[in-house]
Amino acid sequence: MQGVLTLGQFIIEKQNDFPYAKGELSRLLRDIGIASKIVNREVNKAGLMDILGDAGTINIQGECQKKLDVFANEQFISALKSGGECCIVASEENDEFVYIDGEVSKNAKYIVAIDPLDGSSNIDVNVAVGTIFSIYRRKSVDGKATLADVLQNGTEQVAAGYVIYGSSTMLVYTTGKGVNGFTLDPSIGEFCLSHPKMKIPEDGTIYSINEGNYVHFPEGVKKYLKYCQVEDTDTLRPYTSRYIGSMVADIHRNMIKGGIFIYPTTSSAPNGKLRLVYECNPMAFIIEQAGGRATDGYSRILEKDVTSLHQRSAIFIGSENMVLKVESLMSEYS
Ligand code: AHM
Ligand code: MG
Repeated sequence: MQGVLTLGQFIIEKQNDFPYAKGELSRLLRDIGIASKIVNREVNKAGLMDILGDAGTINIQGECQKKLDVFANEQFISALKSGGECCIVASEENDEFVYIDGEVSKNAKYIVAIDPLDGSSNIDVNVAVGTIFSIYRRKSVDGKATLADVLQNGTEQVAAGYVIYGSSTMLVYTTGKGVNGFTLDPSIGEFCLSHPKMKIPEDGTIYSINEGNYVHFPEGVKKYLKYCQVEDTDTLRPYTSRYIGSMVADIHRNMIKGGIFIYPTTSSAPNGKLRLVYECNPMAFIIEQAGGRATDGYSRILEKDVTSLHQRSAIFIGSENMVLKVESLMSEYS
């Protein structure tokens, strides 16, 4: 029987994949892995809030309970701070990016963009949530890193990953050499390699979109939804509709089974809802590395100019042929 390969062991084994790395990126990934285990522990206890105390109330130990997304944000920032490899964290939870001050971090080479707890409205109902992260090398060579170091195009990412806190907890990441998935074994507290070299099927039969917004969708998306719903045995239609409302969980399922996730522009959100820097770019990097496709309906997500920290984008992401199909309808009708 083959032995278990933990995330820590795997990261060290792969360290030589980076020409410039001296172990810093490996340490950074390890720190993110550790913080996600702490977040996992708290997410698992979320259902006990009613008896332990809600957010904003004082718990039995006399501590003030925090909202889980705030807690997750603090955990990731604190892990990155103590690791010393990261000089800036850009988070969905903070309007401005956060400098990691301190002797060790001031010359640190990496920038981390993070959505600490994506889909957090699902916590109250015991449905999967996730963490999304993206890692860049800082461009400036001396002095304090600046906003320009953060606003890099998605193609510049050196690593990206997500954690899904689901029926089991998984960490999936890429450093640009394929995608690997690790499942948390709670009995030993380690992420263990369970999904090596992940590949998304080229075709799929699942579409994920918030169809309640149908009237606000661009014409190309409406046409694609009708296409998904038409009966055609050759192409296995009608397709199946699945929408969890946690981007990480929806995309993770589609990555394994084959499918498409769409959050388009709508008449009420003309730039889309999801954020480019810490939601769309990392997920696009991962899906492309798994052999899939990610665009805004017209052009590649990873090549979009990044002009602000909380910039929004439409996203069409998943199995290559499904994304190509909706793109052809977008260019014809929208
Ligand atoms: P959040 O970062 O505030 O949690 O919002 C992001 C989430 C995604 O996980 C999910 O795909 C989407 O918002 C769901 O939005 P909607 O409720 O509009 O369908
Ligand atoms: Mg989010």
